[in-house]
Amino acid sequence: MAKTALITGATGQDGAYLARLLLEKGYDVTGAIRRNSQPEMIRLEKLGIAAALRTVDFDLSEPNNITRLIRGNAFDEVYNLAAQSFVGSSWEQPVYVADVNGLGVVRLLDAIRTYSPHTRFYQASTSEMFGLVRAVPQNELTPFHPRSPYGVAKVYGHYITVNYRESFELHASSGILFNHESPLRGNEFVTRKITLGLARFARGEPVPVELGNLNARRDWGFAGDYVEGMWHMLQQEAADDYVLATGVTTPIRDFAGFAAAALGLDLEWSGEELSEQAVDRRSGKVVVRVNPAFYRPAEVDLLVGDASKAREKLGWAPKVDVKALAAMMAQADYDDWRG
Ligand code: NDP
Ligand code: GDR
Repeated sequence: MAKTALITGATGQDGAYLARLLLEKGYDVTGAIRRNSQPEMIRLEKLGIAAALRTVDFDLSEPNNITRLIRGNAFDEVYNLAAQSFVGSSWEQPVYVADVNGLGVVRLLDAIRTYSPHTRFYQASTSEMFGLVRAVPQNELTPFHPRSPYGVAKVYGHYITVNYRESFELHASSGILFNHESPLRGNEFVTRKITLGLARFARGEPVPVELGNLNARRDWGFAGDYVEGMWHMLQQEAADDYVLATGVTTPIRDFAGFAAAALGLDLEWSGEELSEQAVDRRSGKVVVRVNPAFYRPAEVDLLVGDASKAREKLGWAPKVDVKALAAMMAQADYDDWRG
């Protein structure tokens, strides 16, 4: 019999890649999808798998909905990827973000504990929990100091997963994943904002991309690699927590440079902090400029992960480096450009 898996957040970036991976492995996959005024299956359609998974109505804020779903299906594996995932807007909706990203996790875990304790559970934790730098690189033992309502809510989600594992012997694992991107990344995240803007520029619409803090550094990998790590975590005999990261950190400015180079643009940076901008040496036009509106109330300045535990215990390693990732995303946006 095929294994059964539930993916919450199946319409998101990671949900789409994970659904494809599990389908390739022969799973019977259910995508838990919240109702929108228009069905949002774009990413699943792009990967050619929209018709291959069963979908169910789902919202992490609704306990009865979750209980019925878990009680009625007894899934082998549940991957909780659903969240309000954009850090920047979490200061505007802190209570909702706490409810979905924090309490949503315990709603799922409690339904599993009560109705389906054999189910293996994956929680989408995040490097945003580290926040203020306490150690470089960050691993599973680095203390947390989140810097946004998003990060604070995710710390709750992380610890309640650990607590349900320890209290009720659930097979519940938490993946502390550093930033991972792809051509399916949401348009508002900095990498995709850059590649969409540069593709538009390279296509002959020279509107500068406006960004916030260019000095922040992130450890960026490819989402397709990271969903493999999620799956490996649930195949282990014992549940545990793992960092997934590349171990390489890059400033926003350099990511823009890599994406620009892939599109034949040659950036020259000038100015300091709020007046900084990049001009394309060939056309002489401004490609990127800073707009203070995109700065955050509190920033995570430096993330770089140590994934040696995942490498040793899961045999996991990322395959795509940051330059190849920037080029992949820029090329995809250039090819998809509709003008
Ligand atoms: P996306 O924003 O692309 O996807 C988030 C998904 O959650 C969407 O399917 C969204 O549905 C769904 N969702 C949002 N709110 C609710 C709700 N109230 N009830 C049910 N579903 C909801 O995120 P990613 O795919 O990038 O990330 C997946 C998970 O991993 C998230 O939990 C994120 O916080 C976490 N994470 C991501 C990292 C990254 O770099 N990508 C790194 C570390 C952790 P809809 O389409 O309707 O909006
Ligand atoms: P992040 O991703 O907050 O790390 O969360 P994002 O791409 O939004 O920001 C990364 C860094 O870039 C700086 N930045 C800008 N960010 C955006 N979005 N727009 C801009 O114009 C801009 N200019 C500079 C930010 O200040 C920040 O330092 C992502 C999400 O996927 C989370 O869900 C996940 O948990 C973490 O990654 C790991």
